[in-house]
Amino acid sequence: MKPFAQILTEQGTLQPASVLRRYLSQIRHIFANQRAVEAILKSEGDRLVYEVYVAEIPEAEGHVAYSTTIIYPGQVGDEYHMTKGHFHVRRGTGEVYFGLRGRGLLLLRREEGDSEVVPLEEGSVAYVPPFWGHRTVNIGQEPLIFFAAWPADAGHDYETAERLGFGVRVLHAGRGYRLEREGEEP
Ligand code: M6P
Ligand code: ZN
Repeated sequence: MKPFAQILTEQGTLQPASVLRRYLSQIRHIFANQRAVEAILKSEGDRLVYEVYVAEIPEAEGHVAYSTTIIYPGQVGDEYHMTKGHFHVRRGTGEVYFGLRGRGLLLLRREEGDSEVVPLEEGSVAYVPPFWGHRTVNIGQEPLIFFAAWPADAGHDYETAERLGFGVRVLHAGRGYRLEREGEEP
């Protein structure tokens, strides 16, 4: 593979890249309020929740994979739009996020049970240490756009993230947001 340069557009897209689009119908189970999911699917048809532009880097040791993610603003019930979230298959690998636009939160969670929430917004850098599962939430009114880089052979483990959750859910409240500990839904 030869060195190259890429374009990162104002809209947050990488060119060239492969695009992954996640629609509500595909990720419906990540949201707490299944009745709200049904209502949206019925009234809107479907909804693009987020898209990922992944640079075409070999998934091999030594390479650094990277992407940009655009999470569109919106809620499912009171819960803000968010990514599926994942652990790395190779647990001992970390990741770096750089906020390009918008306002978001990064939810982090270890298999041992502890969880953390850190801000991710324009100009901020967030570090995901090895062993921490991660999910991103858009708490703003405009798209949340961020750049991410990780060891290319880390792999995505969605199953563990789905089984354990992230410890908290991020809900709209008044003019801001509130964190609800998982398992405490009214
Ligand atoms: C970031 C990176 C990617 C990830 C994407 C969407 O761009 O962490 O590896 O795929 O966010 O997150 P998820 O895969 O959890 O849907
Ligand atoms: Zn990751």
